[in-house]
Amino acid sequence: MVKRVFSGVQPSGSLTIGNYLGALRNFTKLQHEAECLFCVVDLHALTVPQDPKELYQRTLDVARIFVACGIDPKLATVFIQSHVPAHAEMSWLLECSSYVGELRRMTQYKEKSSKQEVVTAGLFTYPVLMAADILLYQTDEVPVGEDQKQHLELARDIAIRVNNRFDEEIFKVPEPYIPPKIAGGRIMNLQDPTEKMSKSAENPRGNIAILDPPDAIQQKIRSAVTDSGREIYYDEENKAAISNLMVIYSLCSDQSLEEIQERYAGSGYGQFKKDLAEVVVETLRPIQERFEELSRPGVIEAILAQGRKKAEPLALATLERFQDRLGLLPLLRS
Ligand code: AQP
Repeated sequence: MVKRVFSGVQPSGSLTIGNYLGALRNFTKLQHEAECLFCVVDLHALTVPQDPKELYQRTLDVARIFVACGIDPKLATVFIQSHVPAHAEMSWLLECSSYVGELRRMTQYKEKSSKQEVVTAGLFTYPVLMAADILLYQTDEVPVGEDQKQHLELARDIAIRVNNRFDEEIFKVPEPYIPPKIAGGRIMNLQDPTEKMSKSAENPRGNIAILDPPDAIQQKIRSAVTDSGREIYYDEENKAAISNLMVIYSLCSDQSLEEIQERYAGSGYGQFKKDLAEVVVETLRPIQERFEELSRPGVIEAILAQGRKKAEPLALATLERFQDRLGLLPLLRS
């Protein structure tokens, strides 16, 4: 049996190299060994205020970035969450099997709600929608960055709870696939290495966006904060800033942290940053070129229509089974 993989990305900002190294790069590897569904989770983005025109454009752009990064629509299913209404419907059903206490414990909710003037109910229940996304597809494995670990544990808890209640496997219990920090699981902000790089961050100077032009990348890396001392070596605790830059360098150049350390022994931060900028520009260049090609009218729309057609029957099969077990009357589809 080929395993099934599901993951989603919110169109809540311009995707960063953190999203690429922590998630998208792994998507492209997994598509060769598993049945993959990759989703632009636009409903999640609505949990905080969005400008409708920007959301529309970003949703298309995230789908283009998926494909530009190497997701092949012939191998993997690429689609938009709101195009499969079963996600919202399943979310409601699962909310009725989730507890306020467990949602209150979500650290991302605490962080994000503290930054909002008003906190929507959607931001609070967002992890249940994420559980619905995953469980609808009887997912075996979910490739995500480290920040999503707690949400995945919740999805597992909900699946186990429902299965136990009905004494039957209604939902496959998904496994996380989280790369360790040195493999990109948690890329940090260039201006504050104690904070995760986030696409919706207020100050874009701490982010490298996948679509940033070369001069912006060079500028951001030049002004990235560094640690005291001039030595370049990996030490997450005492040299958090340089360690983060080394991880980006290592993943973009396929060189180990040891090789990088040896190469820059005694040379100081200047040359290291200059070379890092070059390595990042060259990693993103082919992605940016493919993104341009995918921006021709109709190209991504056709991929998304095909993706929806493949995803929807899978989602409906799970939804209808769960509705039936809950005692809801079947919908007679004509
Ligand atoms: N800094 C990061 N390092 C490694 N992986 C990361 N991911 C996000 N940031 C990093 C992973 O990217 C995927 C997309 O995540 P999402 O769209 O669901 O939102 P998120 O996890 O909340 O990511 P952001 O970039 O921080 O978005 P905003 O700013 O909107 O909250 C996930 O697999 C995530 O783990």
